[in-house]
Amino acid sequence: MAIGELRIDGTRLLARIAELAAVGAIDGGGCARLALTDDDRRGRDLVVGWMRELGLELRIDAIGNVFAFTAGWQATPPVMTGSHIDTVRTGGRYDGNYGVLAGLEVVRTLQAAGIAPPRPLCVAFFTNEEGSRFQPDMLGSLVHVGGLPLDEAYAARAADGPRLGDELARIGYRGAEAPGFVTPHAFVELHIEQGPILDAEGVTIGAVEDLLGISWQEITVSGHSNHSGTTPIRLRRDAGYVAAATASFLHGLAHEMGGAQVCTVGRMELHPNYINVIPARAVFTADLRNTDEALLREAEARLATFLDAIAARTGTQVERRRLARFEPVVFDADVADLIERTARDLGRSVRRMTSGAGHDAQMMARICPTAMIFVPSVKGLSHNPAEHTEPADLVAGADVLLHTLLRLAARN
Ligand code: HGY
Ligand code: MN
Ligand code: MN
Repeated sequence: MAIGELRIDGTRLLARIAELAAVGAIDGGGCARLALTDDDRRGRDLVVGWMRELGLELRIDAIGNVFAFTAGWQATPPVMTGSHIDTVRTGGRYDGNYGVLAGLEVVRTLQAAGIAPPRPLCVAFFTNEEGSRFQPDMLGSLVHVGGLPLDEAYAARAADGPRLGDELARIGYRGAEAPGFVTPHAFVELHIEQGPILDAEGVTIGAVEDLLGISWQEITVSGHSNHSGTTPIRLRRDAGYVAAATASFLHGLAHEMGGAQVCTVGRMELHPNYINVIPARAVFTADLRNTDEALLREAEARLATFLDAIAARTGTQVERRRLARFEPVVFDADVADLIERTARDLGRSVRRMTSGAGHDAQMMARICPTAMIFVPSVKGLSHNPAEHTEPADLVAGADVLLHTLLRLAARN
C-alpha cells in the first residue's frame, strides 16, 4: 500500500478511548481523573501498559510527564505528539485523552504496515494539564520547557491540601529523567476543539495557528460576619456581595471589550456559607483570556481597579493571588500550513483557527516548531460529561495526525 493510502484503525482507537474513559467514569459518559489522584494513577498505568505493549521505550521525568519513544530517539530528535490524560472534575472522555490515544494508534498503524519513518516518534502525556487540582495549568509541559522550576512545581498545593510533589511520589510517577531531557524535532497535538466553530460550520479539521493568553487569579475578600436580619445594609461588610458583584462586573467587561475577550468566575466559596449569616469571607477565581496581550492586560487592570473601588466602598479587604499567567502563543506557520495541506490531501474540510483553551502545545512551542489539529466538539461542549465528537471525526483527525507526523519525520 502506498504510504499516502495508510489509515489508522478507527475501531481500535474508539475502543481504547472507551476503555480509558471507564477509569474514573462519571454519570453522563465523562471522566473525573483529577491530576495525581488514584484515578489519575489508574489511567496512567493503563496507558503506560499500552505503550509497553507497543514495545516503546518509556521515560518518565521528575514531574511525572511520560514519554514513549520508538527506537533511535537519543541519536535523532523525534517528532513528538501528545496531550494529557488528567481531567477536570466534570470532564468529558475526549479532552486530552483523544490526542494521546491517537498518537499510540499512529505508532501501531506504522508498526502493522512495517513502516519506520526517517525520524523516531514519541507519544507523550503531561502532568496536570487541567490545572483544576493544582495551579498553574499545563504545569507538566511548563516544567518540561523550563518555564517553572521543579521545586516550585512540587510546592504547589492542591485545593484539598496535599503538595504536588508528595502526590506525585505517592502515585509512583516521580520519574528519574530531568525536566527537558528531550527536545523534539517538532510537536503536534491533536485535540477536540472544545468550542463551537467547526461543528457550526460543518468543517472536520482545524489547523490551529494561535492560542489565547490566559490570566488566572484567586481573589480573597475579607468582610465581617453578622446577622442577616438585624444588620442594616449600610453597616455591612459583605464579602459575598463583593464576590457576586465582581462576577457580574467581569461578565459585563467581556461584553464591553468584545472580540476574543472572555472572563469566567468558575470557583466561589463563601464562609461560613449559611442562609442567615452575612459572609465574612469569599474566595473565588477569575479566568481572563484574550488573543491580544495588551487587551488582556487592560482587562486585568480594569479588574484591579474595580476591586480596589468596591473594597473601599464596602469596607472589605481584597487580596489577589496569581495562579497562572501565559501570554498568547502563535504556533509555527509551517507546521500549521502542513496540517492544513495534509487535511486537504486526505480530502477533509479544514480551516485555520485559534484555540480558546490552553494546551500543552502552547508550552512545547517554546522549544520546537509546534501546531495543533482540532476536530469538532458537538455543540461546542467541553469540560462537561456530555462532551462529544462524532466517531468519523475522531478517525479523520487521527489520520491527519498520522500523515502530518510522517511528513514532519521526512523533513531534515
Ligand atoms: O484551562 C484550559 O484552557 C485547559 O483546559 N487547561
Ligand atoms: Mn485538554
Ligand atoms: Mn481541559
